[in-house]
Amino acid sequence: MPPSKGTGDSPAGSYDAIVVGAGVAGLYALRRLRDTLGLKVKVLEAGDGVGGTWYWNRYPGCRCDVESLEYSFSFDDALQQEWSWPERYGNQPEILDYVNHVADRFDLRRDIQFNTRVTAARYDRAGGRWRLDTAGGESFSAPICIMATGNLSVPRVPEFKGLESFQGRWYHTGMWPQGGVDFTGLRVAVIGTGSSGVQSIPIIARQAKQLTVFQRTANFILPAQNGPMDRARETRHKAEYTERRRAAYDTPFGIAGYPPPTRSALDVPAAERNAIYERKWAEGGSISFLYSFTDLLTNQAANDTASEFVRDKIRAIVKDPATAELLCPNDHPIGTKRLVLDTGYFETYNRANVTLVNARTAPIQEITPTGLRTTEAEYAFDAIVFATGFDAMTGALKEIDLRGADGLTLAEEWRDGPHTMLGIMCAGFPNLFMITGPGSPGVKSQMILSCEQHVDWIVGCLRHMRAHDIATVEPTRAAQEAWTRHVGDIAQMTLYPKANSWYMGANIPGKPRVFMPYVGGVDRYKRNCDEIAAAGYPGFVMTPRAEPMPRPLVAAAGND
Ligand code: N01
Repeated sequence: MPPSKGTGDSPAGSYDAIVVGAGVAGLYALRRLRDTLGLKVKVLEAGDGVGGTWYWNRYPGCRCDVESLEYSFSFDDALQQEWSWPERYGNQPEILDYVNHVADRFDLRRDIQFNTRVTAARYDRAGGRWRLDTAGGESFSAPICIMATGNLSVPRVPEFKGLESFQGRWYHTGMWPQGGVDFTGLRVAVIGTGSSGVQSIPIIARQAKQLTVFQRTANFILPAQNGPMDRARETRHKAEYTERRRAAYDTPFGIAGYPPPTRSALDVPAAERNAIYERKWAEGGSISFLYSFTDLLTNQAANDTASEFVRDKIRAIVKDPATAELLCPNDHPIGTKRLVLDTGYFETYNRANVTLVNARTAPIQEITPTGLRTTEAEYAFDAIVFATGFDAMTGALKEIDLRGADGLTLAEEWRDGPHTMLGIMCAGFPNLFMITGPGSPGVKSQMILSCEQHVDWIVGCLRHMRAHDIATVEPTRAAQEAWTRHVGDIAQMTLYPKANSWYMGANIPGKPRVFMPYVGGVDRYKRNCDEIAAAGYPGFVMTPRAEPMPRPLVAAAGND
């Protein structure tokens, strides 16, 4: 059924809460705000389906790098017991099926308006409401606004001269056509070797007549060791689900089951150390590998041992020594850019139809009608794939004309980098909540767990407001600045800032170089959030309601 059209502040466009985005965060926010708090909620979604990241990223090979038994909602035990994943890591179509199933199972779709891109959100202090405008000319308003807009949702095609003149077809991995692309018999370029490039390259190579990969930075890549789900393991895992989900909150990355390391890499003899890395390599996965020793992310010398182990693996797999050397990462410590998990990536360079080009020493200068030109050579292509990443973490929020109580835009407030309280709220933006915003551990964690934790914290905060007849909440500037400093200080205690990563905004020309995620760990972060809630929200200003609460806010439908 088509959704009813919002009309300004008329009742049709007026809600208790508006959620922007129908990815995993937005769906869970809808579930909790509507079914637990009894609010009248509208979700606005730019795409024509649910899923967010998993809706847009349909490129060949797209797969999650967190195991499927972990990468799923925990809020409903029947759901997690009944759903069965075919493989160790879910691929994009399977995850999208799962998210659609969740939307249907919990009857979420009826409160989502698809094909609706939010272009502006403004806070009206007098009326105490957020007013959201859409690209289609509609308006919606609500006292509470939840930005579930994602961290990697604004795809970025570098501003290469001449792109509009290209006579072939071009694609970005994050905006992949719904019907897929057949590269059979084509000369294809892939630009970029992050997770998206590394996952798609082996598959495109099997189709294309000729594949040329343009690599600017060699990445650390570990084997996923994907395969069919081990059903005995699944049964054991499901029997322990409740316990495991709880335990995940006591871990740095939000994933339980990996024994924490106890020794420095430098306290272990080289042969034993390499045997440990070998075991982790065979086991597959990134957390397990980073958990080999206590100090891989904090001590350069310790990190060097793991980095060199991976470089030796690359040299052993890739037959052409010059290509192997080019694939060896040497400008950042392992783990400081997002570790990539692969299936047959390095082996792909042993194929006769695949060539690797160094786009660091010979940068791409322009796209031509027939292909592209680097500073050293000209190439002819039928198709170009941009696996060039996203305006991460702040892009989606800054793209919206988001204005707070004093009319300042979020983009202005964040001109030198994001300032947030817990990555959830910003001073001057009352009742505006972000899910896994900058300053939270979101992107450095099992993302669904972080989405659930943020939404649960927001629900707790709204309950507190209801109980105390509070109209608005926002952080104090002092608390926000203290948190933002803390996020930066923690990052400086690690090796993370040594990499030119999207965590640092380094992939976007002109973007402030600030380390954005909180890397103190999900465990510390959640404890901090819980303590703030238990203490009555110190660091937040709560403004009492002038008049009694409107009916929908006082009517609690659920009690979980
Ligand atoms: O993007 P990226 P992504 N000329 O930013 C290169 C998540 N994810 O889409 O490193 C030439 O990592 C750029 O080079 P450099 C995951 O968190 C998860 O791959 O900037 N090259 C880089 O190689 C991931 O980290 C999954 O020097 C240019 C690449 O493009 C995040 O999304 C799957 C260039 C961009 O890599 C982003 O991954 C997919 C230029 N002008 C994504 N500009 C899984 O769960 C950029 N590049 C497995």
